[in-house]
Amino acid sequence: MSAPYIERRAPVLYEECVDSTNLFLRRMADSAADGTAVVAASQSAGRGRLGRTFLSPEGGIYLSVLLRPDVEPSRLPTLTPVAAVAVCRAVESVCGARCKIKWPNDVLLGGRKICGILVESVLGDGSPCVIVGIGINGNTSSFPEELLPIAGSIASVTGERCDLQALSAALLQELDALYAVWLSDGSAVLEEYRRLCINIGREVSVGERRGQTLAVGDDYSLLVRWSDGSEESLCFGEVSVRGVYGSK
Ligand code: BT5
Repeated sequence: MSAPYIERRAPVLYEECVDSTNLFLRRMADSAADGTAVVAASQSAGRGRLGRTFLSPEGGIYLSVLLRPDVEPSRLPTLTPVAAVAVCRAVESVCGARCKIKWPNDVLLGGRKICGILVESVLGDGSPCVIVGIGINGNTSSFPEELLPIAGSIASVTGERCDLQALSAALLQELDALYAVWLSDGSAVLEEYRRLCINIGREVSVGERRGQTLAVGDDYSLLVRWSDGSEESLCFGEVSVRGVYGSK
């Protein structure tokens, strides 16, 4: 892969390999301009949510953007659905493939997780910022055994190699555009996110609890009816919803 060619309001840095593009930007957080992006061809310590690992070999796209939105901090987690919708749009425009979203932060193609999203707030000495990290399995050719039931790459699902340079440029463009709209209208991608979300009406388990998903709420929470009849809105970051991989 090589650096994406794109003209935008802030720099795009390109690295062959970093520990994590989110950590890379975090180290620059005091000085980096709003919108600064980094794209890497691989990561040696890619990070998922809750301390999990995101496998990041060559063949994928690992991209983070540092943002300084002047909004209520409670709105920041909703950048996850913004990023998920941006990924779906970019994959469709460059690869012609229609993705789905598994609430809250996985993008699926053909029932396989081809992308994960990690949004992190940074409250350092400087002005607070948020880092939106996106990992896409573009042409990733193999996965360790434990990931085989869930993970896939765009190339393995579509049967065609993916133009990583074009995809990373399209992703930055979609992200920049949706972010600009989100700043003034937090629910701008809500309907599109709902349409793309694969969870609704499905069985889910969260830890030991089992239930059915009913809807995505206006705040992007996931409304669940548990088997005992009680209902609950699940928020980002706290839970892992299991039960939809392999679904088309
Ligand atoms: C995520 O976490 O899926 C968020 C991943 C975010 C990665 C990007 S890459 C750029 C930026 N820099 C970083 O360091 N991170 C961000 P979570 O929902 O917790 O899912 C993690 C789980 O996904 C793991 O425990 C595995 O089961 C599975 N997994 C790991 N690597 C994967 C991969 N490459 N493709 C699909 N699934 C994977």
